[in-house]
Amino acid sequence: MTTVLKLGGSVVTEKDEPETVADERLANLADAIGDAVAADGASDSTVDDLVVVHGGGSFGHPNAAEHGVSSTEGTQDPTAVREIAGAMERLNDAVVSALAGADVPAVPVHPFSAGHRDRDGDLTFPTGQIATMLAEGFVPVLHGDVLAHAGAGATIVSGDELVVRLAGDLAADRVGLCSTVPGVLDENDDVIPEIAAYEDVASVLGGSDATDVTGGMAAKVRALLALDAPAHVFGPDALTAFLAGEPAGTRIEN
Ligand code: IP8
Repeated sequence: MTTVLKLGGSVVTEKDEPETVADERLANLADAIGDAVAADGASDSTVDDLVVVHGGGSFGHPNAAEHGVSSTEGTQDPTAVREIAGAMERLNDAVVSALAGADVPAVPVHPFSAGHRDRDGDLTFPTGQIATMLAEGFVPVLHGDVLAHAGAGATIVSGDELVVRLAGDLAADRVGLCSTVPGVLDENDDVIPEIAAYEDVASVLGGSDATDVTGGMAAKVRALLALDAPAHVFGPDALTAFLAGEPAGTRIEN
């Protein structure tokens, strides 16, 4: 059973404090993952192969904004690339260390060194190294990053884009997005238990086809609906349930 789990940047960092890890939240998440990994082999285990991806939160995004870099706007300034990549490596180091502290066999994977975009912005991201890490018992930990982009210098790849790519290429069985909200919320801020088609939630999330430049929930739901695997959006409190294969937050499956 292959699981791809995204830990949102706002969950693992203090979003409003520059480069500040949310140590306690991260330790709690790491413990939940550690417990699930330790249960590996048990008949109810759902996480024998786990890939973790985390976002930036208060790391990376400020550097990207300072240099005017986004998923579409590139930079050719090596200082900008070093600053963004460096910030994300520091956060990755904190996430990997927290997971290691919870006995998760976590290892770092820095997307800047692994993938790139072509002139059309299409992502090339080989996953053979990830599959091999999984087969050898490691838990690869990736992150949103800066990426070389043909004709544009370097642009940003979000953790969400990597999650979708990894889930497809690794034929993941389950995808989880651990976010600050307990699920996809309706107009009354109640969690929508299940989404099977975008039209079902278009009135709440916005029906236009305009690109969701903020990387908000509409873009996430669209991308997750396109996957073969069921995806769940949930808050930190539901991570243990998700890892145990139980209902968690909003289930998104076409
Ligand atoms: O927080 C972006 O990753 P995200 C990381 O998943 C950056 O959007 C800005 C380098």
